[in-house]
Amino acid sequence: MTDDRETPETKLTLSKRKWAEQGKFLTGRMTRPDSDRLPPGQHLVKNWPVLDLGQQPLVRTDTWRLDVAGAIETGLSLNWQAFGALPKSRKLSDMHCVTTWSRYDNRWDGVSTHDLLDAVMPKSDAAFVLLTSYDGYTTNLPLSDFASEDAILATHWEGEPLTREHGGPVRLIVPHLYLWKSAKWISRIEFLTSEQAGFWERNGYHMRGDPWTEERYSDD
Ligand SMILES: Nc1nc2c(c(=O)[nH]1)N[C@H]1C(S)=C(S)[C@@H](COP(=O)(O)O)O[C@H]1N2
Ligand SMILES: [Mo]
Repeated sequence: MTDDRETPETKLTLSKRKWAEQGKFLTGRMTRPDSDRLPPGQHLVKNWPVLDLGQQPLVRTDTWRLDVAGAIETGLSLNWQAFGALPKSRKLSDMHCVTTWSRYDNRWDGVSTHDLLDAVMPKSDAAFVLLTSYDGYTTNLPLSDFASEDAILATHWEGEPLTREHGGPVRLIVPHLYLWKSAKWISRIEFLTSEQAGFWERNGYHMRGDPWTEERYSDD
């Protein structure tokens, strides 16, 4: 190591400071009181329902790729091995589906969106993210939500590899938004300077999808 600017610590510190300055360190579990843990209109389930467009693609890790593109300094096309070389994180979070079920205390392992952001370095005018999946699904969300402390590109649930029906080998989990934002079988992450609607968002669902304010449907 001859050049300080090249060390991971320095790069990390720089981007963390940039995120902090932009107020992009949202935490999904902002010291919510226990009484406020279940969002309005939701009921608790113990099982984990499967919801999707009805096509569950078989995505093999030997052909899997995750492309990261758009308003970023470093575009990436990660194969399974390169994805596996990124830092690993573990998160514990609740999930809330707009169809009114919620499930508490899900343990996820994978790559935190923080670590992905550190690898690609979004440009200063990047403000939205569009996700694309192997089944053709798309969904959009603000970059500030994608960058939340709890958001993770999950490979494991409760210590086991994510099953095909739940979006394996890799899905996004953004626990503080309705679950339709958490793309299963993710294949592409695009950073955008202006908002672009995904599948459900074009079909009447909310552009953001905050369960605590019941952002279920768009107003128009
Ligand atoms: N690729 C993809 N991701 C998706 C969907 C989908 O149809 N395709 N459905 C969304 C919806 S509406 C929900 S509620 C959750 C359901 O995730 P689960 O089946 O693991 O419970 O996945 C979301 N992510
Ligand atoms: Mo959903």
